[in-house]
Amino acid sequence: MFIYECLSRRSFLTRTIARALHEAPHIAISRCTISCFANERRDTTICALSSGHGKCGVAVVRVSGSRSLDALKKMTNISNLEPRKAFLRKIHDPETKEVIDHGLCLWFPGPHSYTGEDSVEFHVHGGSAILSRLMQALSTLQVYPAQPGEFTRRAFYNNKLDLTEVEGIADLIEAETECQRKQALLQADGLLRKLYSSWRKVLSECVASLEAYIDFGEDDNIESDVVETAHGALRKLMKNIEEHLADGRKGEILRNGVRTVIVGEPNVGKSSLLNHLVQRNAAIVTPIAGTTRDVIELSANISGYPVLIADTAGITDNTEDIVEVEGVRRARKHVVNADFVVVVVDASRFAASDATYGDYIREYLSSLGIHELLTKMGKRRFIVIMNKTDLLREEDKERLSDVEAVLISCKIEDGFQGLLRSLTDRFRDICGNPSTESPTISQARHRNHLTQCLKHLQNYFELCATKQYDVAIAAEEIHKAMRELGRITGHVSTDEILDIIFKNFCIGK
Ligand SMILES: Nc1nc2c(ncn2[C@@H]2O[C@H](COP(=O)(O)OP(=O)(O)O)[C@@H](O)[C@H]2O)c(=O)[nH]1
Ligand SMILES: [Mg+2]
Repeated sequence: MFIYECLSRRSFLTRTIARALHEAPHIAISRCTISCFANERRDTTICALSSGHGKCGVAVVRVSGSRSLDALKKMTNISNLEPRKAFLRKIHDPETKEVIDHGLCLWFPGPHSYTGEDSVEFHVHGGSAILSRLMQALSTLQVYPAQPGEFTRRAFYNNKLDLTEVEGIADLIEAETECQRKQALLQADGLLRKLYSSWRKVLSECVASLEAYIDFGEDDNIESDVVETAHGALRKLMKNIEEHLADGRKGEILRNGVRTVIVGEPNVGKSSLLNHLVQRNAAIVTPIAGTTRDVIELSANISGYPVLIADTAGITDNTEDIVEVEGVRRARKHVVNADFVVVVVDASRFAASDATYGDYIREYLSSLGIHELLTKMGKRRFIVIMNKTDLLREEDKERLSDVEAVLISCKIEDGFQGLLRSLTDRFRDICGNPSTESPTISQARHRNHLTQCLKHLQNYFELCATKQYDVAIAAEEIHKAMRELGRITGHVSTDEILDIIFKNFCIGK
């Protein structure tokens, strides 16, 4: 009630107070505030092995914080240091002066460093005794081991990166295929930051116009079309967000891998196909129906696309074996959750039937209990593979020549190039091309906030359409929409979001 009264009085100050009351401080905390109280380690100078673990030619130890330069000087006796230049030096213990190793030393004065703080790198030989001795020496200079992701967390606090860029860096390190690498690199380079920041800017401009209209409209001749202009911009933005949300989850699928499931009747060659796709004998292949009982999941890189392939038990209703029945149930469940389905058919069984291809496949999918589901998923989300073409007679081959299915023989390894082409084509459709297409949402977190943002904008227009329309109250919804965008980039953030994001970082990054 109090808030309503404040808003009704239409003064900028009262609206601001009302807004502050309205927002629970534990929900929305600015980045600056977080950096003041949540990052109590900020004054600590940290160090970590930033290259991979294990014996190697060269290991990189990174140091960040106010004591970095002092540590470098005391351990190398460098005097005429130049920023961002490599110096080959003996690196010694600052107390005993014993030489630990010789290697390259670099100094990155803040703010022009990854973390935004003074930073140093030691490139030494990658042996465990050298590294533990180096860390021990650093600890005598009050330089302490970093926590996972602490370098990047500092970069975030120092405004070197926003949260989408932080996530991009984490994905870049995790990327296992070429397409994942491309998407992660674009995100780490600020593609999503620019997009979401530009949307936030549209909202803040609209809200500024509306507030100016509320505060001064009547007295100072602010043109009345200011509201209409703002509404036009908001509607355009809503359309952009809607289109962005309707991206077929391309970015998320590319980031997490295309969940692909191989299904079919028993003994058609599903496990043989899986083994070919992952290039090893992962699944047991025998002539005995019901050999595969549980779901076997493996990851593969198919033409740069990350694919999580699940081989399943052959689907049949002619079994009373409780293990096989459970296998069939799991197979169907996997199809429901799949991004892409590979249906395997025995070509020789089709050749022995009189049915047309269309009728045979419809009947086959119905007997597997997945016809309706695949129809709903759409043609591009499944593929039919006819295996065992080696068993076909010449006349059968002619009959099969114009069917839509991909023809292969796992036994004589025939048709795999065509299969690879078809799969690549489908995966490109499902994952998109991060280098050429407009940016896609890469995390469920972004989707949640964007959906909420859109909801607030819809609420705004609904409020505008009511009889008791009060532009000041309605404009609160635009503020809420802005906060949702701010949560994606980290302009408005919570400790929980930060902890979740940084939890998965490795030490040294
Ligand atoms: N002739 C022939 N036999 C195959 C082919 N692919 C698989 N098989 C055989 O069919 C049987 C069942 O194979 P499997 O991969 O276990 O089928 P699943 O039950 O669908 O997983 C095994 O004896 C395989 O050797 C093929 O292309 N041609
Ligand atoms: Mg099998």
